[in-house]
Amino acid sequence: MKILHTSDWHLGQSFFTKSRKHEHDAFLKWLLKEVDTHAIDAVIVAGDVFDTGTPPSYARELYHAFIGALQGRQCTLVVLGGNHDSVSVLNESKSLLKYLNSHVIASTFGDSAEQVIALKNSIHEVGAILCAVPFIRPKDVLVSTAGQSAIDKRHALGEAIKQHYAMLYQQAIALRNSIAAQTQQQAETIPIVATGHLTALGVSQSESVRDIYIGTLEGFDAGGFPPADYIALGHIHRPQKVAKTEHIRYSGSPIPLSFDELNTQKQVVMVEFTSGQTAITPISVPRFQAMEVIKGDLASIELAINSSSAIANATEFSPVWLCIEVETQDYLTDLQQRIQALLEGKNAEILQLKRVRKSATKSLSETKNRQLSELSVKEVFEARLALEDFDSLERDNSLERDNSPEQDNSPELIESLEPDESTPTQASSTNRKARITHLFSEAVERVHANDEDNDALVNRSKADKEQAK
Ligand SMILES: [Mn+2]
Repeated sequence: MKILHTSDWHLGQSFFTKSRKHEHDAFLKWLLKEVDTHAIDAVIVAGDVFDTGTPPSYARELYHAFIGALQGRQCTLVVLGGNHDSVSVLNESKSLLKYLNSHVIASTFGDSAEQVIALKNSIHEVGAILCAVPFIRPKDVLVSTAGQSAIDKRHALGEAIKQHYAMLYQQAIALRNSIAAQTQQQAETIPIVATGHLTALGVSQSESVRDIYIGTLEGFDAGGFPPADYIALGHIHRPQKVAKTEHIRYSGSPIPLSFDELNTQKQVVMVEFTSGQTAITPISVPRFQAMEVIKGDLASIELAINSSSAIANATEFSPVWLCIEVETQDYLTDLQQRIQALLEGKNAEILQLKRVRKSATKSLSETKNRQLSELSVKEVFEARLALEDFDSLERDNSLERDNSPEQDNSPELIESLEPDESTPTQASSTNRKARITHLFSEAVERVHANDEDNDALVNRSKADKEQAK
């Protein structure tokens, strides 16, 4: 039984306004060849198939074309939802794709039996049982209780994720036993594989990884995973093992989604199970678009540009994409033009130009010169928050409260913004900042979930209430 583990395709990504269409197209064609070469029985995409909840048509076309091309190859496809994926977009073609040997698990919400999949090998025997776990949204596994502290919530979420894995793992064992009984095999010879789209503790991220606001959970303890034979993870774009264990891995993204991902070799992971043995082989993904980061002062940048083999080998139709980091003492207003002049007549395009001051205030100026497109939503919000004068805001608010007790804010917001002390202090404004930041994170999480998800939630809570009656 051979499985190919990949994740974080981010189809439809717009990279400094550049489309990744031809790279994704080339990657999917390459992937099909690998499926043939290695006689792969199942391809697992561990989340973030698409870059956004509203992928452009060409991205959906690539996805559908890939599934079409897999037909006749005796290879099962399992697509898991990631934090970038819209649950409803993935679900819209799910019922059709199941007739094409493709399983789509967009969220944990729904029938859990659907999330335990018997994967078949080329001779139609069950070769592995998959616990298909997508990105877990807190609202799908948690019922929030009033009066819970941030620590309580984090703990509850960690526990809920762990329980979800444990539940699916038990179902997988049960399915394995019944299959083994029918086929007179030893149950233990059928491996169990699990997936996930989350940050497992102790991993290094890259710039293009959007923080997952799973409530306040920053990372999931790898000790919470069930004792599966292999755990195929997504979300982190650099390929890596988790907690030094061979069988818990991030395959990483197949194409570099940010310039800082250039220094790691992109890969997909082939996992082969043969009579109780697991062989894990990373397969390097070729680079389909020349990209380079060039750093230094103006003189060394000029030298690097002139000696770059990537630039020398590039063509007019497929220029090298460059990130240039200029170290400079002084503020040059014509920096852009100077760099542009160095590239005159060369097949290279600057996608990102960074200015780095070589001085003690380096980190400060780096922050100052960052582009809006480089910042996460949270960073923009925090920068804006830093401009607020909370002490005077606090005074204004308390005056306003005295004058008009009925505000049209949501009750939750009023409660959370209410200062603990009646007189504003430094501590209360710091608290207030922390609470606003927390509320903001929650709001972002809510925005990421779409309307259909909310409908599902409403329906479920209705059903829960019915049941309680
Ligand atoms: Mn991702």
